[in-house]
Amino acid sequence: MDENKGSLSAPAMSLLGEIGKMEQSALTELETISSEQELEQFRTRYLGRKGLLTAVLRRLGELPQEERPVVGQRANALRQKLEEEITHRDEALRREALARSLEREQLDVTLPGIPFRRGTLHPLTLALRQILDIFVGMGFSVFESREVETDEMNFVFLNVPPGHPARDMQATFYVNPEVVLRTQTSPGQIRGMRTYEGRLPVRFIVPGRVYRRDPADVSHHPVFHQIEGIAVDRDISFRNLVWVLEEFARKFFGPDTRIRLRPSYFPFTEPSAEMEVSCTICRGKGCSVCKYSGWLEVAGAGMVHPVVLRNGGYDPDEVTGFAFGMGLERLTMLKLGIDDIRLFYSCDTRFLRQFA
Ligand code: 2U9
Repeated sequence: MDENKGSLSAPAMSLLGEIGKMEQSALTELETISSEQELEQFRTRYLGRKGLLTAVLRRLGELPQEERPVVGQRANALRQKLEEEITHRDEALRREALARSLEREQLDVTLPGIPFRRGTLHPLTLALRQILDIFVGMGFSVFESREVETDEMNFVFLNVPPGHPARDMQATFYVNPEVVLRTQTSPGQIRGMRTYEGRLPVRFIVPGRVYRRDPADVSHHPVFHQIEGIAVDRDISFRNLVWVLEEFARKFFGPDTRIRLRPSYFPFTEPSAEMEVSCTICRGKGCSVCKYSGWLEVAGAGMVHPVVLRNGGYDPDEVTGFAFGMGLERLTMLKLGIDDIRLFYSCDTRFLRQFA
């Protein structure tokens, strides 16, 4: 080709000169390109349909016939060279981008982990589980019952007819005149007895939420939990009740715990008693929690009233039974030294965390 140069026409020489300059400026420009986007713009500017090199090729028609291949080949050689250079530059840009992202996203698996705080079981859940375990260990099963009850189940079948003074002792949430939020788990005991349909022996506990229309203070909350138990068989005695209560107290509060029973009154038991344990805080020496008596009241109990046995489907001439009831919050407070029932319902994780 070069040997032909000398005999080329002026327009052909000028086109060749333009192609040479274009090559120089394109290669210089390529060096400065730092993104794929710029590279694409570069490609369009030189090689696109309206690009600089394409414009030169269009002007071949202005040349004499025999000179067109010479200039055409030179232009095509440049097109090929630029395409190769663009490919190289593209590869280099991708390599650089990859290297940058590897650098940025590098993961050191030997770094210590970022700790996150695990949730803990609620202290009432922990205490309830322990209590259920203790009674299940003594042969009781667990019977869960409804929280919305009939007035009849919550009161009448438990020997508390309308107008009975015991109704005043329990501020009741009425859904309507016949339906209440249960004020005690006792209606669950009637339902449990009816479910066991007179089979013997029967031993079960009813844990669950109960509702009373009391303003919240250190020892009251409109929602709290009770655990009630019942045992019915042919020869159940008060002494069997004492053994179960004592066994429970020792397992829950510790082996040195002593118990004592004081006469009391409940409509659904006769005779009835209140159970006290030696103070869990001062071990009986006397402190502000036990009001310097050395004893804490933790449960009510007694022999199931014949009327209540009959309401549960058992014949009081054939069988006897004992029953007891206790408050989960009170038991948990005494065991863990918590002085305000409202803390259980405060959702304050600083309080809740302590009992994991
Ligand atoms: C049936 C038969 C007998 C359950 C009993 C108590 C005594 C009692 C409360 C005291 C305050 C629990 O902590 S508290 O909220 N309970 O004193 N409960 S005897 O007697 C029953 C229940 C159901 C069918």
